[in-house]
Amino acid sequence: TEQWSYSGESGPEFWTQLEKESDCGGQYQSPININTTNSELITNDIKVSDFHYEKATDIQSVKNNGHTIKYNFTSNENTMAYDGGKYLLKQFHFHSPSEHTINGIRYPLELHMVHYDNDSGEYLVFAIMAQQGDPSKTFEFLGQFLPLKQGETKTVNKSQQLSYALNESIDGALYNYRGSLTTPPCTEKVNWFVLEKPISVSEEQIKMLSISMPINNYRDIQPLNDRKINKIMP
Ligand code: BO1
Ligand code: ZN
Repeated sequence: TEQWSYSGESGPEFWTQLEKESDCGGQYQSPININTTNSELITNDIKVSDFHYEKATDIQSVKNNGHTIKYNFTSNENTMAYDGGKYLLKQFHFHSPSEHTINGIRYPLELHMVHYDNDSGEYLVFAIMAQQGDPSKTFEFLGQFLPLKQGETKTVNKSQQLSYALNESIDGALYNYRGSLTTPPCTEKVNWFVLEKPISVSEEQIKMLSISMPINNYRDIQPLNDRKINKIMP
């Protein structure tokens, strides 16, 4: 098991000492603050609405792994095509409060949809912010398996159309930058896509997720250094 945490003697300051292969002390780390006025508009032909899943996804199980609540998939059917790569949806999980901030604003919840391209070894992670408001249908489905104790796994074996969660946000802009996994080994092979428009989730739904995760399971904002943030229009 991974010997790291969000505070104390195995907290973020010590992540660089955990593994030989760790990038945690690197120059291109995540999360970052996204300054929407400093981002560059990209005028190529990528649109937010290009990102979608073809069909409903079979979610196999959900686990409280002591760091987050993570939903896993059985099939390798959920792919997202992007820039010549074929990204497989591997899992999604949550951070509370959010890891990325947008113009300094930290949201109560951030959802990470983690994709991986076997050919290039590159990750593509979608970050979707949630804010308190009307209940979400997607979260109603996800919440029925919660709460979970640390280490506990529940079988899901149900199909869910995950594009619905994205659909709520696709009329906002998308911010793209090159960064890392936000937990050890902090691998600097992540193409991040952060949706500007948060999805709406009820207070109860936020609580249901938050009580199953360690408090404050987020990493501090990392320096941008010489990186650029691209803005993709809806
Ligand atoms: S995150 O989205 O940046 N918070 C993040 C952090 C850690 C991982 C993924 C996303 N870990 C990796 C593991 C791999 C595994 C992959 C997909 O998740 O290091 O071993 O294959 O589940
Ligand atoms: Zn994450």
